[in-house]
Amino acid sequence: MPLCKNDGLEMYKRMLRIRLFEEKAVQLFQEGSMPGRVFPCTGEEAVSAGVSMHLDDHDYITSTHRPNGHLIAKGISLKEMMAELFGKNEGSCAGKGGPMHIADIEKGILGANGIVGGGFPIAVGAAFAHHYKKQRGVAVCYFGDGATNQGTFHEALNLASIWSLPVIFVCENNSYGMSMKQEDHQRIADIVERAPAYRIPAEIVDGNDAAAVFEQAGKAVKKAREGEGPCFLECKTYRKTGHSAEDQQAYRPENELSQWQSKDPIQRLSRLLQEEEEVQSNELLMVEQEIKREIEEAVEFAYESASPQPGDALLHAFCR
Ligand SMILES: Cc1ncc(C[n+]2csc(CCOP(=O)(O)OP(=O)(O)O)c2C)c(N)n1
Repeated sequence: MPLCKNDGLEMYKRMLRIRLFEEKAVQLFQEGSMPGRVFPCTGEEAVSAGVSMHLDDHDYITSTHRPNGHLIAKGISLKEMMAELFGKNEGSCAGKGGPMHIADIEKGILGANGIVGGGFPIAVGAAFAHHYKKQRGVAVCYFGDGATNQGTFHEALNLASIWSLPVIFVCENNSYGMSMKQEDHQRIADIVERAPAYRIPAEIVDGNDAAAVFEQAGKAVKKAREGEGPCFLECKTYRKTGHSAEDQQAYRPENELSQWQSKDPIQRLSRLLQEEEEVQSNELLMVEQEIKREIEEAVEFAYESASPQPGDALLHAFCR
């Protein structure tokens, strides 16, 4: 499914929303206003934006410790998300999930996960539910290159394969697991090599090219919806910031970041929209201003929301 102007603009909005939301969250964290931690996905936004364009609220996603992009692209309210990062009552999990276990079940967001590889069994279970109930929904499982060394990865691919489940495994290969380069933690250059062992169709995608992700994800979601079983996408991308907001990144080789600078996914999509879809630069500027406003409102909402009281610890143990 090639990209049209409206889809391109919608993806641009989602990517910019992710980028600017995270920049604000990092700023609030670094100045000491926001508790918890922030794991930015700066530079990786095209992956979640391109995939989520094919999903609706009935489709599930599972996320990771780096969840902001996945959740914002899937449509979580920025206000509830910001309030959750602040641990406030009005947060999407009443402040009990925080940055690493934030969820929004009504939006099909089954949660971020502090356990690397923790999302695999949840995504397979969710896909099984759709399959068992004969629904057309799919489950998308996002994970990093580091997570593909976990046992849960192999168990999930195996079950999804033998039961032909509607799950799309989306590997965001951002070249690092914390401070460790991918080439230092596994012998393979392409993680897709692992999929044929489970007879799962797999593609390598340029994860910094939103149009390419959109196209490949569209095919994968369509196949899964039509009962053709799981798919695997390895989206090659690059994390432009530290592993977390406090990471000094001493491990990053000189020049590596600058080499990726020209491949920035948001700048790339902006160029494509202007050069091929006749989008005017002031239209993109207006989008940016609108998103900045949304984010300021989200911060205000978070500050104004009340903090949970000690007795609230006994609420929401099983449901919100
Ligand atoms: C089971 C488990 N082992 C180790 C960790 C510590 N840890 C947190 S993030 C991370 C790296 C994960 O790398 P990757 O899956 O590539 O995701 P990325 O951070 O690159 O998005 C590790 C090892 C953890 N949270 N859970």
